[in-house]
Amino acid sequence: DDSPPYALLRAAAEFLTLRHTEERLGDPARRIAAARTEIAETGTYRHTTEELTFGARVAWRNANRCIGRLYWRSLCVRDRRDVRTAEDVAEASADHLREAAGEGRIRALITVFAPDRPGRPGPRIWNEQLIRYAGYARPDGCVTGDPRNVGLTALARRLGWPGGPGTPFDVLPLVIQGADGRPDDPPRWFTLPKDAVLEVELAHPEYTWWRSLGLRWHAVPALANMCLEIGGICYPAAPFNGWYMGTEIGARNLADTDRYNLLPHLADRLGLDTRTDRSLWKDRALVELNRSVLHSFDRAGVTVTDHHTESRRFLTHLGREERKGRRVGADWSWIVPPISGSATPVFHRTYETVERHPAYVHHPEARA
Ligand code: HEM
Ligand code: NRG
Repeated sequence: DDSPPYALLRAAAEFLTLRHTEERLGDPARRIAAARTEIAETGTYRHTTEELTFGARVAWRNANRCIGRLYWRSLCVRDRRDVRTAEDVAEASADHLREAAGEGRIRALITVFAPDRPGRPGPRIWNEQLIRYAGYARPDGCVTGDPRNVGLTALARRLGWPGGPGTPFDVLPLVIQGADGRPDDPPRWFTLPKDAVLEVELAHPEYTWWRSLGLRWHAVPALANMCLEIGGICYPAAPFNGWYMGTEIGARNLADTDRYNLLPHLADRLGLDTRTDRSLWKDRALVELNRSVLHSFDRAGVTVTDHHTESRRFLTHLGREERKGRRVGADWSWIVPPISGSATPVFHRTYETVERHPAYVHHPEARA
């Protein structure tokens, strides 16, 4: 029989066995029996804080798209399963950002809110990340801000958010559906306090005019809409963060044609020949933009890694895991950095693609 309680019990037993094996806790039979009783009586079971911590860390270790996994054991886990209302999730999320940013010395951190339970879904954060910039679609079809967030910006407006000042870098409110109401209750919006949002203004190591471009990015990438799945239990609100690799900002967010699309403008300012692809103006503008990101984060004392360092660390991670007798899955197309791929060692090999649990998973996008 594959009906839910059995599937849940099987997933629970598998996870508890993994933890007892890796943490050398001896025979898991008693813990599994307790979970079985709890599942039979309530349809679900409760993780201890220690199980939650282990599960969140191993879920990071299992993130096939993540190049930053060398430090998976150092993830700090905040157990906030007591928090269910939209207000309290918003407040705890702001606390998360303050604690993670640590005046620039960024810490890898996850805050875990209440799980889904039978007939009682947990809270959900609708923002892709805790910090995202608004994208305002103008009548002429152009976008002020980040085109990626046009949908969430429009949704926040429909929910009553008055909109920001209209700069290209207006921080969006959090859009949160609490676990207090009915599942079809609309989510509500909450402005992030200013002191929860650390940002870096972009300058350039050589071009003094660069600063006047008014470019900036936030210091903490905190994914907020992935579900943490541990032993058959789903935690739909579990925002987590590490720190940025410079290319995420310099080679994607500010450069992609469907994001800030800055390369043509930067190339003009750099005096490059944009009439022909063969001047490699895009490539040269990309390099300067990425130098600007790393330089500015360093100058501001904000943790950031570069793609050469992180590629080397990832191979260290693979070696270390192999010596532990664990196999590491990885997705080449996500691991290889978006610039200078072949100049990094992660390019020159293949990876196993097998997916393991616990895991961070994308569930169907929340929509109003
Ligand atoms: C993806 C780096 C910490 C889980 C990524 C990506 C990079 C990266 C470059 C690819 C992003 C993209 O192309 O859009 C790092 C660095 C970290 C870090 C430098 C520093 C500590 C973490 C932590 C977690 C995590 C703490 C979870 C606890 C993930 C997941 C993805 C990912 C689940 C895939 C996201 C998706 O599917 O959209 N990471 N990461 N990472 N990382 Fe990490
Ligand atoms: N590319 C996205 C962030 C994805 C996750 N990257 C991290 N995660 N570094 C962006 O905002 O550019 N992390 O947890 O540190």
